This record gives sequence, C-alpha cells and structure tokens, in this order.
Amino acid sequence: MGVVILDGSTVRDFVGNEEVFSRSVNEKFTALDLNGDGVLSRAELRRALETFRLFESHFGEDSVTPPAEIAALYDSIFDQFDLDQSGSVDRDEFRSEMRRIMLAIADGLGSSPIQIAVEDDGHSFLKMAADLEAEKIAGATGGK
Ligand SMILES: [Ca+2]
Repeated sequence: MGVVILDGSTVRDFVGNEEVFSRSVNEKFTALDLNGDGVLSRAELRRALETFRLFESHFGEDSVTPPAEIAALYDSIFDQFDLDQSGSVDRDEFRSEMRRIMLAIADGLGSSPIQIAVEDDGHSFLKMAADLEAEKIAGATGGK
C-alpha cells in the first residue's frame, strides 16, 4: 500500500495519454483474464472489483455492506461494462468503461490535490496516473 497525491488534471492527463492509458488497460485486462480466453467473465470482473476495495474504503471499517447488496452492486457494475450484453466484457468494453470511470474520478477530484491510498502492486491506475505526473515533472526540471 502506498500513498499518492492526485488531482483531477493528473488523472485526466493519464487517461488522455492514449499510449500510456491503452498499455495500462491492456496490462490490467491481461492480469484479470484469469483463464486467458480474451474476455472477462462476471467472476473475473468481480474479483477485480474486490481488489479495488470500492465498497470498504468509502464507508470505514465499522460498516459492513450486506452480501446481497454487494452482489447487486457487482451485477450492476458488470452490466455497465458489458455494453453489448453478451455476458462477458471484451478488451474494448473494458477500456471504454475504465476511461469513463477514471474521468468520473477526475471530475470528483476537481482541482484540489488529495492523498489517496493505493495498492502498490503495479496495477493501480491512480498510482500510474501519479507516476506519469511525476515523470513529467522530473522531465521538466531536467532530471530526478
Ligand atoms: Ca476470461
């Protein structure tokens, strides 16, 4: 677990950098596609969402979301990813939904930088966004 400092424009720059963003999405997708069939099943996506810890971090440690509610949440998220309702999420669907989610996060962050705890497993998009920003700053000042 690491901490990064982000604001909306950091995240937006990451998403807007087609090369970096596509590569990140591809790596993530490959890591999530556990059986390697080229699409994400409901179970594979759910596993991914669980690693994001979406539903724990927001509410603190005291509140526990009922399992049925969590299942319903995962289902509705899956349906958002599965644009053509084929029952699985392909690479394009994954990329476009990740882009939408990241831009929504960017809007939520606005222009005041905040600290965010991220998984330090090399797959956190927010960490990658922060790293990209750091590289740019390092580049602008002529080194590390
Ligand atoms: Ca799969």
